[in-house]
Amino acid sequence: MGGDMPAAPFPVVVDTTVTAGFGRGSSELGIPTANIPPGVLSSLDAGVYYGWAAVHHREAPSEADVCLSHGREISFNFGRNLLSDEDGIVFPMVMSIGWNPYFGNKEKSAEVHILHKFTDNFYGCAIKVAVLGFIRAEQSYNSLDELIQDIQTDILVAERSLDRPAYIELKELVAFKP
Ligand code: ADP
Ligand code: RBF
Ligand code: MG
Repeated sequence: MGGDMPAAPFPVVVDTTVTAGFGRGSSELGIPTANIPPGVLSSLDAGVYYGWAAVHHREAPSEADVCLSHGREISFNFGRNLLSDEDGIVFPMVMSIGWNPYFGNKEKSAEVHILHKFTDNFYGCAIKVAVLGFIRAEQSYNSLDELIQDIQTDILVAERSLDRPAYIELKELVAFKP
C-alpha cells in the first residue's frame, strides 16, 4: 500500500467521542467498531482506511448516561473501565466511512475497529484517530462471511502498512498527554 510516507491528504487527525451505532459490529460480525460522528471526517471519501487510534476515559458528565440508539438502550461508561494498558495506549486501527452498502444504511457512519481485545466497551470516551492511508472502496457482498473475510484482509493490510518507520513515528499524533 503506497509509499514510505503517508501522502496527501494524510495524515488526517481527529479528536472526538465514541458514540453508539446499530450495535451490529460485535453481535453480527464479531468485529466491534467504535462509531464516531461522521462529520468530523467529512474531508474523506467513503471507503476503508487504516491508521492509529487511542482511547481515553472522560469525566462522566452529570446528564443521564443511558441513551437509546436504534431501539437499543446503550449505557455510556465514558471509558471508566479501560485498563491502564488500554487507556491512552496507541493501537493500529482499520476504519470504514460510508453507508455500509451490505446493510444499506441511510445514514453515513464512521467506525473504527481497534486492533486490540478490550475487556469492556467504552461508549462516550475520548478517541483520537490518525488516518494514514486508504485501503479500498466499500463493497456490497452476497453474504456476511464475505464481508468478514474482506475485513480480515483489511486488517492484514493495515498491520503491514503501519509497520514502516515513517508510519510508526506518527503514533504520536494520537497521544493523550497528561
Ligand atoms: P455500535 O453500533 O454501537 O458501534 P458495535 O457492536 O460496533 O456497536 O460495538 C462497538 C463498541 O464496542 C464500541 O463503541 C466500543 O465501546 C466497544 N469495543 C470493544 N472492543 C472494541 C474494539 N476493538 N474496537 C472498537 N470498539 C470496541
Ligand atoms: N460494510 C459494508 O457494507 N461494506 C464494506 O465493504 C465494509 N467494509 C468494512 C471494513 C472495515 C475495516 C470495517 C471495520 C467495517 C466495514 N464495513 C463494511 C462496515 C460494517 O458493515 C459495520 O462495521 C457493521 O455494520 C457494524 O456497524
Ligand atoms: Mg460500531
